Amino acid sequence: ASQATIIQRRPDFSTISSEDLSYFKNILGERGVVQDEETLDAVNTDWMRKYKGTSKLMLQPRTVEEVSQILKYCNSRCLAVVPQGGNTGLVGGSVPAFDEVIVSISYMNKIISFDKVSGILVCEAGCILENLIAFLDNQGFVMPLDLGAKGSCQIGGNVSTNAGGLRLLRYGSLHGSVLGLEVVLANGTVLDMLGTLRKDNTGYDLKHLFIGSEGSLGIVTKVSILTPPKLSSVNVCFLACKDYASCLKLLLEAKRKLGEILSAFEFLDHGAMDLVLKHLEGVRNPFPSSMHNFYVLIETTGSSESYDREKLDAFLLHSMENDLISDGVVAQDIAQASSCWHIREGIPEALMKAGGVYKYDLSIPVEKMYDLVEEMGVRLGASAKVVAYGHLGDGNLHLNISTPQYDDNILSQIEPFVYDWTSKHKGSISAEHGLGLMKADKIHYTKSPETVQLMANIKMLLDPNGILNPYKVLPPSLFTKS
Ligand code: FAD
Ligand code: 2HG
Ligand code: ZN
Repeated sequence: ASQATIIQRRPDFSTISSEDLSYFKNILGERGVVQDEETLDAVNTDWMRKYKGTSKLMLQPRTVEEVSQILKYCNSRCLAVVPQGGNTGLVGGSVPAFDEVIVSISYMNKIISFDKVSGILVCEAGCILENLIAFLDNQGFVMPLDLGAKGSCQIGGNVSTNAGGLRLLRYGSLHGSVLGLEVVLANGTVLDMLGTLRKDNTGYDLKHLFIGSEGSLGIVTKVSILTPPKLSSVNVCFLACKDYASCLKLLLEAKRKLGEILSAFEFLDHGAMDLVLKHLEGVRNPFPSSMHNFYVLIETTGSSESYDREKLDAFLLHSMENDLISDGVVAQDIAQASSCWHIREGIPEALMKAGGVYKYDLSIPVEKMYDLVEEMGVRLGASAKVVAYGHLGDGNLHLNISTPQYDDNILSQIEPFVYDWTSKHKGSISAEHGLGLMKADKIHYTKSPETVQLMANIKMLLDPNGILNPYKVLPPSLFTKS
C-alpha cells in the first residue's frame, strides 16, 4: 500500500451481482468460479505483500472460448478485470487495485506442439516457466528466458511483462524470440496471431503491442516461441572485484574474450551478498576468508568443453594479471554452478526476509549506474541499506532499498529523486518489471507526452471501456471522464 499513488475507484465500473455469478457459473462450472476467502486473499495480494486488492471473485477459464465469453460479458457489464498469471510481478500489476475480477489462466497450461527441427514451441499461456524449461531440456533445447521466479511465473505473464531475466544478454528480448501470440481483446474478439514463422512482414506486427502491455490491452492465451538448442558445455564462475570500475572493465573483457560463448554477466554488491548470506538458508560464501566490494557471476555456454574452458581460462588469467578481479572460483560441477546461481537468484527473497523493501528496476548507461547507488547511500545514511545488483551485461540495475519496515519518510527521500536522476541520465524507470500500479503515473520520466498520448489512444481503441487492468501502466488521469 505504501507506494501506490492514491487513486479512486472508477465509479463507472459495476460491482458483481448474483446474475453475474450465475452467468459465470453457467459458462465455467462451479470449479471455475472462485469465491472462497482464503484463495481470494492470496490472489488479491502481490508477491511482495505490498499491494492488496479487495476482489471477491476469481475466474479460471480452461479454453480460449471461455476467456472470450468472460471478457465479452465483463465488457458489456463494465466489470473491470485483472489478468493474473503466476502473481510474481513486482510492480503491483497482477493484483486488483480495488474489486476488479481476477481472471487467472493457470489452468490453461498445455504444451500444444514442439518442432524439433526449428525449435519452435507452441503452448498455452498458463504454462509455468520451469515446466517449459524442463520439457525443453528433455528435447535437447532451452528456453531463451530464465529468471528467479521460474517456479511460479507463467509464460503468459512473462510475455505480458516482457520479462528480461538472466539470459537476455545471450538470446535477446521476448520481442525477438516470441514468434506469435493468441490474444483475447476486451470485447471478446480472439486475435489469432499465433504464427510460427521467423519472417513475416505482412503489415504491422501487432503481437509486439501485447508483449510488455501488462494485461492492459488483452489476455494472452497462447504463445509461440523460438527456442535455441541446448549446448553441451556450460561453465559458471563467481568473481570478486575491488570496485565498480573493475566490474565494467571485466564486462568489456568478457565480451571481447568470451564473445560468442558468453551467456550471462550478472553483478551484485557487498550489501546484496551480505543479505543473501544472512537470510537464505544453505548458502555458502564462495570467499569465506575475505571481504569484497563487488561480485560478478559469469556463465559461458558453448558446444566444446575443451575450447570453452580454454577460452574461459585465458580470460580469467588476463583479468587476474590486469588486476580486474581480486578473487574467483570456477564451478567444478553442476551443484557448484547452481549454488553460484542460487546466490544471485536468491537476492529478491533475501530482501523480502530482511523487512520492507523499495525496488527500482532501472536501465542506466553502465558507466553512470553505480553513481546513483552511491548518491542514494549518502542521502539515506544509516536509515536504510542501499543494495545493488542486476543484469550488468544488459545495463539493468536493480536498486533495492531495504528498511526494517515501510516508512514514508524514507520513501520521500527516495522518490522522486530516483526518477529525476534516471530521467536526467536518459535512463528508463522500468528496464524489465513494467509500470504496473507502482509507476503508472511515472511513465513521463521516460516517455515523451506525445508517445504517452499515442499509447492512451491505442488503449482506448482496443479497450474503449477501460476494463482491462485499470489504473495500471498509463496514468489513470488520462482516462477519467470529464
Ligand atoms: P503476474 O505477476 O501474474 O502478472 C504480471 C503482469 O502481467 C500483470 O500486469 C498481469 O495483469 C499481466 N498478465 C499475467 N498473465 C497475463 C496473461 N496471460 N495475459 C495478459 N496479461 C497477463 N522479471 C524480469 O523481467 N526479470 C527477472 O530476472 C525477474 N526475476 C524475478 C525474480 C523473482 C524472485 C520475482 C518474484 C520476480 C521476478 N521478475 C523478473 C518479475 C517478473 O515480471 C515476473 O516474475 C514474471 O514475468 C511475471 O510472470 P507472472 O506469470 O508471475 O505474471
Ligand atoms: C532479478 O533480476 C529480478 O533478480 C528481481 O528482476 C529484481 O528484486 C529485484 O529488484
Ligand atoms: Zn532482473
